[in-house]
Amino acid sequence: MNAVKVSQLYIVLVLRVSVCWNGEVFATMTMRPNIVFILADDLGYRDVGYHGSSVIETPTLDRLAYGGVRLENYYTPSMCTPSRGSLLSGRYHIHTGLQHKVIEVCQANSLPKEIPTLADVLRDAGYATHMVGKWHLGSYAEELLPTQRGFDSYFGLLNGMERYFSHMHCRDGKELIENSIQYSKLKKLNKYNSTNRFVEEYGNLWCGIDLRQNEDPAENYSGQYSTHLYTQKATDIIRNHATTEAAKPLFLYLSYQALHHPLEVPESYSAQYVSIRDENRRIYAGMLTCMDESVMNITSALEKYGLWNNTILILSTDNGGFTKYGGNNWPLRGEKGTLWEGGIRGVAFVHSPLLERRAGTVSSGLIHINDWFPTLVALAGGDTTGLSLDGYDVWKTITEGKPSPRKEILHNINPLRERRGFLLNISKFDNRVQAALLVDNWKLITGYPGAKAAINDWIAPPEDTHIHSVYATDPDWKNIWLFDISRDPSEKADLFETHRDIAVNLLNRLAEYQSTAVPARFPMYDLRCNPDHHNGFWGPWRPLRNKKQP
Ligand SMILES: [Ca+2]
Repeated sequence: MNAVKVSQLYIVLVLRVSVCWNGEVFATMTMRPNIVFILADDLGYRDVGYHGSSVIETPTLDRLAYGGVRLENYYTPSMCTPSRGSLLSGRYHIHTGLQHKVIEVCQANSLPKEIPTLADVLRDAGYATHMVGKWHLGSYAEELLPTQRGFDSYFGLLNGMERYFSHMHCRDGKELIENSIQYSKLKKLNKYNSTNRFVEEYGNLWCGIDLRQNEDPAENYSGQYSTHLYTQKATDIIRNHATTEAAKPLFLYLSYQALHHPLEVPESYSAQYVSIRDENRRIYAGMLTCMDESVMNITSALEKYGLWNNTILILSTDNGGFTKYGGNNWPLRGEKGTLWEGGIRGVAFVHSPLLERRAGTVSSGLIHINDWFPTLVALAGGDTTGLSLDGYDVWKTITEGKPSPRKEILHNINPLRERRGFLLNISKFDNRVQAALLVDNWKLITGYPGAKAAINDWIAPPEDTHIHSVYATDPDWKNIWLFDISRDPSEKADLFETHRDIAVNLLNRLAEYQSTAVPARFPMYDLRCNPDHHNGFWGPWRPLRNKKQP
């Protein structure tokens, strides 16, 4: 963990106005950059034009990336909740309790309330803080909603996924019931040996709208495509900020629902991709082009309302593409939900008119999504004293090409994933446990690289008929791999047998990390979440501190 040094940065326009009164300095005003952070959901490594996508068109992302700094050694966790938790806490997910999967709609789980968010700290530093889009960091209690986690305003979906036009999310009631606290308790008392009575009471299909304006259910948005809707809301924030709150710098966190499944897009966007025969890929391509257009509209709004020249725009994915649902990570191995590079090596760039010295360059410095916390707080002149951060201030790496202060990344240690294979007994760390670590150029993976049924292969983009998928031949008991990522980013040559000493060092480092971990939380479902009991909306269903369980 590092302490952040707040340094004066050359790109920040600093305007100090000192007013003397009775010989004393009365006030100091500092003009700091606006920060617009756009998070795409499940954007595949291959899928932006500047990474070689041959058919999908992302002209805005390409223009901004080529005119900014492309981050080409950039990592995220492998799925939504851990990634968003790392971004907003500045911590690894072994330090937030979100090591295992995502937060499900009926789980009383969250990014712990006691951990300050990036928005909390930027607001304390004097920023106006607004969020639009997907939250997915816990919403079982009102105290966990974005407006109670540092954001001045919020509009978006609280959970992981829903329909793009209706904003509806449906779940199998039987599956929720059978994995619930309530059912488990009664089953132990032998009061229920089947789910039938529960299903009669709660219903087979649980459906609700997941859309909030601040803390209130947002009604009357059915039919509005979420990428367009969120872009409009973000544009409203930009306009309102410029007209009523311009004395403050702006932090806008725009977390698009796109490109997460279910795959939906207005036909006008997918129609341009009739050449793509794979239907999921065709719709995904349309969704991405729609998001690309929306990013253009955001930059246009920033220009129109006079904010652009003092804005830093960051675009990042939250994890790798999901090949089953249209995304692609070629030539990387694996996909979303795996610790292969396809799950964690992310698309990201920074663009800003303030970046004159490095615009149009590539940064190969090692950067993790939790680095944004100390980096942006330093830019904002904020204070991270006392915060237990895993991130580093990487601004000089991005803007000046300085070596990254980061030498390693803990990709994850997941004690709740079932163990795989045989124990080697070559270090203090159990190689059957799912984990991955990068130290310098060496990457170690142990246990299952993903879920049992995860894609461990090299999946070709469906539209590129000259590229062919390659399928892994590892035995199903194999539980340790070592790669030289700088030479072999596609993870084709396992060097474990020839470099055991390096693997042991990395295993020992994993043991050190594990000794600092908090317990992973993945609670049973709580049936009080049922939208039928909350006016047809998914959202808070109990107080934050609820010692008395049902
Ligand atoms: Ca995601």
